[in-house]
Amino acid sequence: MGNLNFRAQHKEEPRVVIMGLDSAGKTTLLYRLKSNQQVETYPTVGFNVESLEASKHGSLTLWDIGGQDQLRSSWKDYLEDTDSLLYVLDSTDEDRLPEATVELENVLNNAHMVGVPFLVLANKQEVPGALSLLEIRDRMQLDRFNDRCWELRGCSALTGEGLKEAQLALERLLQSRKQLCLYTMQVNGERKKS
Ligand SMILES: Nc1nc2c(ncn2[C@@H]2O[C@H](COP(=O)(O)OP(=O)(O)O)[C@@H](O)[C@H]2O)c(=O)[nH]1
Ligand SMILES: [Mg+2]
Repeated sequence: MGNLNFRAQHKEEPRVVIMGLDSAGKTTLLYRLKSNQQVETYPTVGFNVESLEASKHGSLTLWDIGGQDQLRSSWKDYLEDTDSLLYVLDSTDEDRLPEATVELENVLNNAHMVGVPFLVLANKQEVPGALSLLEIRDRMQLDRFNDRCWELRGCSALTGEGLKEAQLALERLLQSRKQLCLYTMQVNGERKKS
């Protein structure tokens, strides 16, 4: 019931859905963004929702959706009316990168995701041996999404590193939704050339 109230109170705020495989660090990220604190997390059953102060938009509503296999079928229920997708990866989990890629594709193929910008966050970058952004971009073949607005950033929800930049990227993507993604497509074009 409290969540219905939350939805009513925050109706006008841009809606961001956080997705990714279980244990990617979504809940840790949510509370690090929200309060700059480390929280002890448990596998999320259902979702967590928080309102986050943002520079350009007043506030954002962030929905952190449980990522375990059996919960993924309900992901689509959260995509209606979403303004952006924050897709979190565990950069140390090379074995599950293909699975994470397939799940991202599934989400992006949802009809509600047409024209919705997304940010891929390569989390746990502070761990030695974590996959680099370049490796992730190649292995996930992210360049095939260059007709959409997207960005890839690295971060550590544990140390907070990269989160400010990630939030700015998210705000830029939300803005770009209104401005035909020009900035992002330009950046992606340059990425492709390099
Ligand atoms: N080393 C490291 N561990 C992290 C990071 N972010 C989250 N974790 C850990 O990864 C585990 C899963 O995190 P959680 O936020 O519950 O993942 P979720 O299932 O995606 O919500 C927890 O033990 C976190 O402490 C990070 O940036 N670096
Ligand atoms: Mg969680």
